[in-house]
Amino acid sequence: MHPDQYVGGGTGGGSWRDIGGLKRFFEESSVYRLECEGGTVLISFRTDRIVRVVWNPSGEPDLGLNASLLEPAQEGPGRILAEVKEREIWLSSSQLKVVIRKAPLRLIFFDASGRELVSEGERGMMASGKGEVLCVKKTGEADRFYGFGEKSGFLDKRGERFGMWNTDVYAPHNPDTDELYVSIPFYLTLREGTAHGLFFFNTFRSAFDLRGEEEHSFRAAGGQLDYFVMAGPTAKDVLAQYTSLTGRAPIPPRWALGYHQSRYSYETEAEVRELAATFKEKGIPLDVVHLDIHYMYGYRVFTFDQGRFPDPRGLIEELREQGIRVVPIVDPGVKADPEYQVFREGVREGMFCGYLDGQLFYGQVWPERSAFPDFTDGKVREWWGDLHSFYTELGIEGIWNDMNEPSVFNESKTMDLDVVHANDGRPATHRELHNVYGYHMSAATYSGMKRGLEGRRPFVLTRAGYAGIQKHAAVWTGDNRSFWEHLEMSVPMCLNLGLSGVPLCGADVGGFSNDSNPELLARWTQLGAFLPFFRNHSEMKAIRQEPWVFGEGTEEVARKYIRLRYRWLPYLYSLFKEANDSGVPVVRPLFLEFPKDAETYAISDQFLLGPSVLVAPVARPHARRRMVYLPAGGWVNYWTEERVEGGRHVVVDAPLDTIPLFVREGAVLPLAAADRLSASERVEELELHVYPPAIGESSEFTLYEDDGTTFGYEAGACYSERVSVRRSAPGQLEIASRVERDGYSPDWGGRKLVVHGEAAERLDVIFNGKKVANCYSY
Ligand code: MIG
Repeated sequence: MHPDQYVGGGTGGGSWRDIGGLKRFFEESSVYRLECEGGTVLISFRTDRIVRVVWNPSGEPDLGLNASLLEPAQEGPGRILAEVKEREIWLSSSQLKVVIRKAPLRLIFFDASGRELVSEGERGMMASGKGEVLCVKKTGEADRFYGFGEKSGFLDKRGERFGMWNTDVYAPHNPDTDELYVSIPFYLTLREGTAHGLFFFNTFRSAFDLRGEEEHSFRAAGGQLDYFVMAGPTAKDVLAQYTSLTGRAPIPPRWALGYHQSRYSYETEAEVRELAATFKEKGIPLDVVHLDIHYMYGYRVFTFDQGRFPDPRGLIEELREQGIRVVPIVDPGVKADPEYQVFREGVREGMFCGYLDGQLFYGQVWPERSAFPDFTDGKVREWWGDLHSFYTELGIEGIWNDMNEPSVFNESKTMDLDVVHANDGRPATHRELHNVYGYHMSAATYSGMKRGLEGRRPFVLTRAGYAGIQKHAAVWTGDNRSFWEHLEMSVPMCLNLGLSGVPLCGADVGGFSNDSNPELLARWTQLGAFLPFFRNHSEMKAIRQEPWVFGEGTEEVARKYIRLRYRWLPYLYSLFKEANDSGVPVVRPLFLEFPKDAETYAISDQFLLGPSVLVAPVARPHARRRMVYLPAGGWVNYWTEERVEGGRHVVVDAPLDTIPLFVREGAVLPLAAADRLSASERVEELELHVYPPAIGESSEFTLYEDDGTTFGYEAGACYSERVSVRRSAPGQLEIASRVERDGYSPDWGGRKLVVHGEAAERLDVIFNGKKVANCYSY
């Protein structure tokens, strides 16, 4: 790597300057202005718990830069008190206090209880002669760092250093492969159970350095030093705050939560038909078939190859009748072919990226010489979005965006940095906007699909993205390999993506490159069934890995878990509603539910699905048992119904057909009673599985349901039911379910209550005031 491209060297040498001392301070329409020796800083409270700092070392700071990436603020910050002292200025909302030390300028953030959140010491804000910006913060002894979007390695990022530059990495994703496809410059700090967050709002190539014991830093190759501090105090609060800034994921169409089968590539109509038929014949549920690049005519997006897919409409309709959707891939590169309508129109209308002098940028990708739409321009987003009517008119409801870092087959692996993007009237170079290119592509795709689908929810899957990508797309973790290490790594990767605002994510089940094998596929399918986005995908050169190719044993395991996924959909769907409401992810690191338990802070090989199901995948060949940590409280082994006391490590049996699963006492799991082959099939009976809490304890869960297809839920066409569970006396379990929203009537054929646990037989179960059996249909 050229030394000038390296963001993240030391701050030694003469080229870095400190922001210096404060010269003048005043307030102007609720923005606090700090004029310093090294330039002006603006501080503004977005809410009482979120504050923003912007320093532009080379001019006037701009609070409007990249504003379209942020959500409008819902509520104001309330009253802010400014107190000017001799050496400090204090700015306080009711929940957050910024202490500004004047000489040199240093910022320290406290919450209302006086807890120090983020602070600066010897070093604070700096700028280099090359236009880089850097911010150094103190690291507390107990601090743990999470989030950072899509990163390889383990859950807690303390001690690491990594960059953010959207990169297509086909090489194995190793612990040192730090720049991947997605950049989310956000992190959550957990300090002895309480949390705060920091979002570095800069789109340039950036880097985080968490190696020091006393300090950590973030920096970018250019632009402003612009960041938000979020006060927490819980990790869930931080996520709610962060997603109030960057947006929350819409509830996915229900079908997108089913099982997806992909291959690079299913090349013909006949192959796709046969695939669907095999799933049916084998009784394995399937909701989605992905079409990789071979469906196109010479890799031209918005086309089908007439030879391989003579009747896409017929095929799509036929599959749709079986409850299966088709999701085609769409790359950004548009083949530079003067006979190709999309290219001609794009050139004529000025839709493509180019240089300052007006020349277009061309890059080599699958269609060979290609032009790239300038998605930073609203006009282009609309055009591109509208082009998707090609797909929606054929009955397609989901699109897979790939190569949108953008990836280009050249030495830099991407677009030339001196390309100038239109950027909605604020032209800027690719050097500045590279990390948001994929974000804007998926934004265009999502809105275009939404227009075309006339009220139905689109599904967009993307490889590249930036903070906020959750509003438009699901994220998969790109080109992993059929390595046990990559199965293992997919867990902390998805957990940190969830902690970065992206609830709908997953890794290629079975592994993309290299050859999968029976045991690996079995274990990976078991795990995939509990991760939010569930897709088996592999590349051309790899051995095939559909659920049945490795023989009956593997097929049996895959069938069991894919079916289980469908039985668990009502629970999963309720969790997506929670993510949509509050930004809390669907799969959660243990600390999110057990923040006081330090033992959980670095657990990368277990996770929680929602609040109460602990999943402990097996990530080693031939392993038939594994160690599981259970936080304090009672747990029930899902498979054996055995009760296990937590607060300790246990060794759990895990034969090949078993992924260790533990349900927390007090849990309420809404599950579908019977197997279904597609998520569109009706749930014949909705079961409420209740795991009684400990004596004297109570708990609750909100079951959510809507039509799974439209945006009616935004206007109240939804159903929610709060189920409360209480164990007031040893022999008694009270369950009360209260309908909270009834704007939609679920079409469940019937309902059943199932009480679990060793004590179930001996309990008096009082359901909505009436004594019932521990397995009760109603
Ligand atoms: O450079 O479309 O990550 O899922 O199968 C390869 C072909 C381009 C990379 C994606 C992968 C996809 C493949 N694509």
